[in-house]
Amino acid sequence: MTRTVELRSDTFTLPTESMRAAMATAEVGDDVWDEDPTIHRLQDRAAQMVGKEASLFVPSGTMGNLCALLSHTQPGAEVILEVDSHIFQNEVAGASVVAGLQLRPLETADGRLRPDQVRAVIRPDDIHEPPTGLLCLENTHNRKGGTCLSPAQTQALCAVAHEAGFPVHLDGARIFNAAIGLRADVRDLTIPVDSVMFCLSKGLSAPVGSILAGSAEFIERARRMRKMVGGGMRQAGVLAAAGLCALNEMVDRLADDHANARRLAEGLRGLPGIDIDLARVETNMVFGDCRPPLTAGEFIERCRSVGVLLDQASPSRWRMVTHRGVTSDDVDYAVTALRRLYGEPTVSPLRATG
Ligand code: TLP
Repeated sequence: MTRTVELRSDTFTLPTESMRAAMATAEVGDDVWDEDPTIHRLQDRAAQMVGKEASLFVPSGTMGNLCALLSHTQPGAEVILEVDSHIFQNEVAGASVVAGLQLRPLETADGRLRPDQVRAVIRPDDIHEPPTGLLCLENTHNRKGGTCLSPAQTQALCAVAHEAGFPVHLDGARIFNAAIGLRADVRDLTIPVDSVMFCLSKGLSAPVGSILAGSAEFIERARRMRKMVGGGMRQAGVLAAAGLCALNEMVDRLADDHANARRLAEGLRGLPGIDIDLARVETNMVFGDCRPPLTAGEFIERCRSVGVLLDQASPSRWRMVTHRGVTSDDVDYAVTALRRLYGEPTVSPLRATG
């Protein structure tokens, strides 16, 4: 039987045994009344890990980002962000529809905004123009390859925003991948920003949930916004219990996912019709471009026929994401299967003898 190698996203990770056990025995209360002890423990631990005063447990990364936008800005403000950021590309225009914001996307080659680029688009105090209200960063940057923004780059960008008098929100869905990829302390990536959202349900393997962290006053506002958008949960301590396991047990192992992504990228290098930029493989993602006439859709279908599942990023581009559910043996299987599919010579002795 063909095996399945799930490379579509790290959102496919399943909860661990330890998470399921913690969920079964979690102490719970009504969290809209702020009376769920397990949620309190998760929020305290999460805030401490990213060096913030307070944090809020939210059902998804998208809702965490939306609550941050709503809490930092007023309708009519302009938000500066990268053109391929998740907030601009993948959050169903919630920033515009729900928060009434205008988005100002900036192009970059690798997801890393530059301070001069941001400075150049800050609005003057002019009655005709929307006021610049917020800068959003993304680390790791998903659509640009899982690339990392360093502590120095983060600080420099925050300095530009703060000098001009507006705050910075970090979409840090995979902030622990960034810290590990950079061999940095995660707090050096989060302390300079005013708020950070990170996900428990991606590489960290919790079934549900994200964290929004910031000052106590900011989190008080965000709590109200979360209620407004329907994210007030009741006995969600059962979910927070899994989130605590994610924070306490699952961070360090992300390094294995990074090693597997590199192994995958190196193994697939030179596949006919495919370009992979190895230099961009900084964390747990591998993106590839298909050269015409090959399309990403065709490539993905052929991969699926041998049990290797990947995600489409554009008509010519695909993405593979490594995570706890993908072993180094799975990576070797995927590489061998894809090389065979594309008629590459293989070193396998089985193949050599027919
Ligand atoms: N990303 C998902 C898809 O939505 C693309 C994935 O499979 O990678 N910020 C970033 C940088 C993200 O990558 C994601 C999810 C989110 C926010 C939103 O998180 P959720 O899915 O929990 O709303």
